[in-house]
Amino acid sequence: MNADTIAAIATPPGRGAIAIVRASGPGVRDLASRMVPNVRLHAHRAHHARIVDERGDALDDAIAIFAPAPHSYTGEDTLELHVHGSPVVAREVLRALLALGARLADPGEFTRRAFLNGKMDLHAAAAVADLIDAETRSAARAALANLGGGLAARVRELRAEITAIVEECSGAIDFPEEVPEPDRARIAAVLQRVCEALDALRRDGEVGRLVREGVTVAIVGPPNAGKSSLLNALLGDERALVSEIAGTTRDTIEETISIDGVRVRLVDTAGIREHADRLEAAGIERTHRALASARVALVVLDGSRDLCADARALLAETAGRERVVFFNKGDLGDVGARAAAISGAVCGSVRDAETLRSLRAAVARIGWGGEVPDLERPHLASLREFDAVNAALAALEQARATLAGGQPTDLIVGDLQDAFAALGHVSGDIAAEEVVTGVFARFCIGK
Ligand SMILES: Nc1nc2c(ncn2[C@@H]2O[C@H](COP(=O)(O)OP(=O)(O)O)[C@@H](O)[C@H]2O)c(=O)[nH]1
Ligand SMILES: [Mg+2]
Repeated sequence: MNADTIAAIATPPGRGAIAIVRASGPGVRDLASRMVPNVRLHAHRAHHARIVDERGDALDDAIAIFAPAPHSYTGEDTLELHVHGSPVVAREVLRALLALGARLADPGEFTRRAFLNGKMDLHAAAAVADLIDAETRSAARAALANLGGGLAARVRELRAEITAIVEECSGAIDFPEEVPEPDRARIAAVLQRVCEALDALRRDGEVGRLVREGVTVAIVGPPNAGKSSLLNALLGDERALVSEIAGTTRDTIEETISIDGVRVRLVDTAGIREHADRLEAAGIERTHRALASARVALVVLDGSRDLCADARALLAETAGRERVVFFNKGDLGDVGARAAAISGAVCGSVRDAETLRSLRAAVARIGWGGEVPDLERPHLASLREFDAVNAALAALEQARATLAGGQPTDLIVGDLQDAFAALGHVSGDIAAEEVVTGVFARFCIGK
């Protein structure tokens, strides 16, 4: 239990309909009796009340909600004051709470207390931050699926299956006379099931990452192919400078669009060509960096003329990676024949709506396989969780190989213990202090 009482403004700064000031900790009952003196607060009820400061001066006519421990967000006594949405009023209420002995909460400290008091596991706490940070509907839904804490329960089940096997195998080692040799086929079947379950959590986690982080698409091509025109057309805006002078775009320009609910960061780049002056060469250098870090390369070529050497070099350079090839300027002549050599190439013009639709569809297909399933199941979210599951899977695969090789069952115990330990980091049964701190560092004050 925390000895101190924390307080913060929970709503964003600025004017609004209401502002919420909250406090949590053992001193809350006392704070409530001082700041809401005229009303006896019932648990979990919204009371309309006069709020006063530490000297008894009126601050607002507002709504006060008291939630006693442990039936509150933090698991401690909490008080929420819903005041008129003036920054001045909210600040004054906070000031009075501090004057009466509360201290200003650190970022995420309310949720941290919820975690420490067993109201939610670490994975669910991180999902709170993901939900607040979500920029698309699908990202919000994915975060919501993780709020319930179902992941920890699922991983604990898998850990229990692993320990059961460990006990079985160790029993046979310790008491070879009394305990029969474990059933190898059954153990192999259980381990396979556990691996499949972990793999499913990982696959769903990849989808979650996609909807949360989006994908980056680098628009690359020789100068004058129409890259900046394409960025503008996809944005429906005149963001990038377009001109018939080759080498106009010298820096990379980033803009974000949404394709089927997935955030797509478009990076317009300087045209790639062999013979460039120094400034242009610096831009081209940056283009190669953008290309290296993008998930998808959108290669734009001038389809109205024969491919230049730079275009051919770029096609060769990107052949082995995720890419969409676009033959532009189809309005100037038939580009189909030139595009025929590249399978799946899109032909047309940035000035044609149908072409833009095809390009969006091609980016979706190459970037994330077309359709993003709605994530309603708990799934891996942090890199740390991915690492832990990968480590567990590696150990389990090792154990399965040992079994399949006909080796004694006691040889798999070490690997199973490693897998068990790794999964403890996902179920939250093992939580290092710096991991906990990292999770809550992402929060804003008042959450
Ligand atoms: N006719 C035609 N001209 C285009 C098309 N796309 C771009 N352009 C022109 O090609 C020139 C170069 O375009 P820009 O977007 O600056 O090319 P970038 O160097 O690849 O960024 C500009 O004059 C554009 O108006 C197209 O589909 N058809
Ligand atoms: Mg350009």
